[in-house]
Amino acid sequence: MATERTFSIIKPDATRRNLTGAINAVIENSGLRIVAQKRLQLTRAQAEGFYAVHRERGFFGELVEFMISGPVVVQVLEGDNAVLAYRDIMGATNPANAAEGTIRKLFAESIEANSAHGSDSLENAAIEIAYFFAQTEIVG
Ligand code: RTP
Ligand code: MG
Repeated sequence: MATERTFSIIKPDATRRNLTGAINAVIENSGLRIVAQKRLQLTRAQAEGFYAVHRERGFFGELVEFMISGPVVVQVLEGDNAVLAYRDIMGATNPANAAEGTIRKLFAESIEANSAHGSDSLENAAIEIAYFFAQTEIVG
């Protein structure tokens, strides 16, 4: 198995409910390692840039408002097949469809306020990591 890095965001619905540690416990219990982490208030421009691929979707405006509604925690996770592994432990986008034990099943409030973001490909992981972290901030 290949060691990979993926990018994660603990979203504002989760930081608001003081769930950063609980989500990190799910991440660490899965075997993934948190090799970089910082808490940020995203600017509107940062959120719009991050979600630029969704610009044409009906939920884009609401998504940006949600993502700037409170602090987020941005993270780099490292481990075997980290991109797919983290998508698995996050669960489906809509918590109603998420499997038992996943972050979204355990914690998400709705399809939008769904507690976590994870990169959907190795290529996007590299782009998203570089959007928020300098190489010197990532310590494996
Ligand atoms: P993410 O990018 O956050 O890891 O989530 P994802 O791949 O599972 O979902 P994606 O389709 O990329 O959507 C990005 C985020 O937009 C919000 N969303 N709202 N109101 C809606 O119908 C709707 N659909 C998606 C969610 O916060 C989703 O995670
Ligand atoms: Mg996505």
